[in-house]
Amino acid sequence: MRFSTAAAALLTIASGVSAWSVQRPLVKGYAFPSLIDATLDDLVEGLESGRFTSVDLVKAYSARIHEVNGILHMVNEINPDALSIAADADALRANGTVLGPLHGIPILIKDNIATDDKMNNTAGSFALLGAKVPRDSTIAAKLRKAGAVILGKTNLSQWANYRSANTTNGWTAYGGQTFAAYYPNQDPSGSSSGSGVSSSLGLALAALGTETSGSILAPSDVNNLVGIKPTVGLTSRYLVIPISEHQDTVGPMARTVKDAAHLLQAIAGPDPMDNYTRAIPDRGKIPNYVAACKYDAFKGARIGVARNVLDIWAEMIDPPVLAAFNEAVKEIEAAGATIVDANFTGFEAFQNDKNETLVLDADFISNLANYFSELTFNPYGLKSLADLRNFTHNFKAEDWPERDTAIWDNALKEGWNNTDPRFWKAYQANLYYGGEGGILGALERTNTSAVLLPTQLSPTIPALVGAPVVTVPMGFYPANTTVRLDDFGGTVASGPHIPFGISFMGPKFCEADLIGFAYAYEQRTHHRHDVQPYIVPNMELADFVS
Ligand SMILES: *[C@@H]1O[C@H](CO)[C@@H](O)[C@H](O)[C@H]1NC(C)=O
Ligand SMILES: *[C@@H]1O[C@H](CO)[C@@H](O)[C@H](O)[C@H]1NC(C)=O
Ligand SMILES: *[C@@H]1O[C@H](CO)[C@@H](O)[C@H](O)[C@H]1NC(C)=O
Ligand SMILES: *[C@@H]1O[C@H](CO)[C@@H](O)[C@H](O)[C@H]1NC(C)=O
Ligand SMILES: *[C@@H]1O[C@H](CO)[C@@H](O)[C@H](O)[C@H]1NC(C)=O
Ligand SMILES: *[C@@H]1O[C@H](CO)[C@@H](O)[C@H](O)[C@H]1NC(C)=O
Ligand SMILES: *[C@@H]1O[C@H](CO)[C@@H](O)[C@H](O)[C@H]1NC(C)=O
Ligand SMILES: *[C@@H]1O[C@H](CO)[C@@H](O)[C@H](O)[C@H]1NC(C)=O
Ligand SMILES: *[C@@H]1O[C@H](CO)[C@@H](O)[C@H](O)[C@H]1NC(C)=O
Ligand SMILES: *[C@@H]1O[C@H](CO)[C@@H](O)[C@H](O)[C@H]1NC(C)=O
Ligand SMILES: CC(=O)N[C@H]1CO[C@H](CO)[C@@H](O)[C@@H]1O
Repeated sequence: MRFSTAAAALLTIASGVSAWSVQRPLVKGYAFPSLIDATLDDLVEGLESGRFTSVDLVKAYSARIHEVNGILHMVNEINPDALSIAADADALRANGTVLGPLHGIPILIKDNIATDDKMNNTAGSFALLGAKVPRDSTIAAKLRKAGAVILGKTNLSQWANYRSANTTNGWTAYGGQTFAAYYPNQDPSGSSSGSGVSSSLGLALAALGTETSGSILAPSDVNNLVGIKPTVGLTSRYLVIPISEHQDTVGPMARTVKDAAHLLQAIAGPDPMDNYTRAIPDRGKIPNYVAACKYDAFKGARIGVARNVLDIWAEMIDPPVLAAFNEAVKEIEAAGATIVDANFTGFEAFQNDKNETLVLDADFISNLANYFSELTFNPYGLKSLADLRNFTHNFKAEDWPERDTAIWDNALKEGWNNTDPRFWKAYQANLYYGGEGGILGALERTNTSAVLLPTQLSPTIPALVGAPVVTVPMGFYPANTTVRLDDFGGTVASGPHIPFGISFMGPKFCEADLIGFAYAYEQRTHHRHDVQPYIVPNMELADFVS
């Protein structure tokens, strides 16, 4: 089944806020899970009981993607082999082989995580269209091993938002402008923009994103999702288009904490092709993240609030967000936690520090060249950032100079990479502002297991040291919110019904604890159901089961 942009008429244009109601079409007395709310447990139950197949799921999700892609541009490519992979998964299940909970479950991945199949891995640039990788990225290989069906590649902010000082979130030359679904022309945030929109609208069970500083957390925030930004080194970056080996990480963006935990379970683990994964404790053994989802996780826990960050960045936080955050802190206390201030003591000084840019620039020069060198086919023979910049300036669809290459211009002007002695000095500053002067110091001094912030403020400091963060929906902007456009006028950055979340920040490799807290908060509040997208696809499983 195919729907073009003309299918817009078929879409349900919802009225924004409404009571949460699940419409479950009944077929012969069976209620199919509604795909915008379906959990992994719902899908596994249906697959196990034979109510529907993995092939049905692929057909339904593909149809949903086609319904909205002409408006929201959240998916760059659908896997041409998805149906046959699903058929194989169904055949295996039929004769008793189930690879795990994700067996036969469609998942979307960001268009910077490589697959060795018919799909491209582009970071949204024509520079990489048609390029070939020697094998699957480790993340894609792990998804397949877990039985998941890689359904397609999601749009993003081009080069994971590491190119331009005057572009919009969610724009790429290859995929166009992604919009989010809670307000017309909504800024989808980024850089995992398409993953956020797709997961929120139920265009797959969930999606994977990548983060260097905020690229999972921020789009999860505005798309009403749970996002897990894992510790750098918990998930392999092999054959993921890089920004920075010191900050990049791959993680899930899902509608529930438990589903995000299932996905993290499948993708975490040591990889000889990414030596940062050697830092995983317990000889690389991965805890049971799903079992960590405990309703009573707050009982007896000490939880911090980074009070001074709220004060120093007060003008960045809107009254509805602050009010919801204060309410959340009370709810967490009522659930059994002791709440204390956990200030980031270096945060004031950090306001004037620019070392992070030096680290990212230097890493990008080295890591991008390394990615190019891994390709088995490189359509334009690009070897370096300088080559890519030249390509971008000469390829019309890359929209230069309308969207500049200021980030690359600066990196090349500095002119050194991460083998330079200057790199280590800059990196030491990061380690202080993220560590002793940031999240790690705050956790240690206050003997807390997690520190809270509104997600709008949470990504920056943990990013500096590769520490983990989990975001959960916390509320949405009220109907009387003034519409504000992004700096270039292309998208609605702030407006009515746009969701926001709360972040749980913790020590490295303590994802299980953060998942427990996130689950305990989610199960008490269910804020995802407070607000509905203005646009939702209509196709459901019942339209496809034979
Ligand atoms: C199960 O199905 C697979 C794929 O069709 C096949 O290769 C395998 O031999 C089957 N095993 C059994 C026990 O029937
Ligand atoms: C990948 O890009 C090539 C163009 O180089 C195109 O022919 C192909 O259809 C793309 N793959 C998918 C799955 O869209
Ligand atoms: C990985 O290797 C790089 C150099 O190849 C080195 O700088 C880095 O410390 C190593 N990391 C780990 C975690 O072993
Ligand atoms: C730290 O907090 C835990 C409770 O989370 C408590 O069991 C422990 O005794 C505390 N340690 C110190 C040194 O205060
Ligand atoms: C945290 O910082 C705020 C200022 O932003 C201050 O009022 C508060 O006393 C500090 N808390 C502690 C425990 O130092
Ligand atoms: C980097 O950090 C060092 C040490 O804190 C500081 O002296 C320097 O000014 C910082 N550089 C930039 C560009 O912010
Ligand atoms: C990194 O810098 C070193 C020293 O200047 C140089 O030899 C090397 O070619 C550079 N590597 C990249 C990928 O730019
Ligand atoms: C720059 O790009 C153009 C067009 O892609 C190409 O013809 C030229 O050789 C490139 N120049 C350099 C220095 O790589
Ligand atoms: C972006 O910056 C470039 C270079 O300064 C400029 O030519 C271009 O007009 C700018 N685009 C927008 C949309 O402001
Ligand atoms: C929106 O309404 C609330 C009361 O419901 C009020 O406190 C707030 O100031 C209003 N905001 C705007 C931007 O009008
Ligand atoms: C799968 C899909 O619909 N891909 C589209 C992504 O966006 C680009 C640019 O708008 C289209 O050309 C693709 O067809």
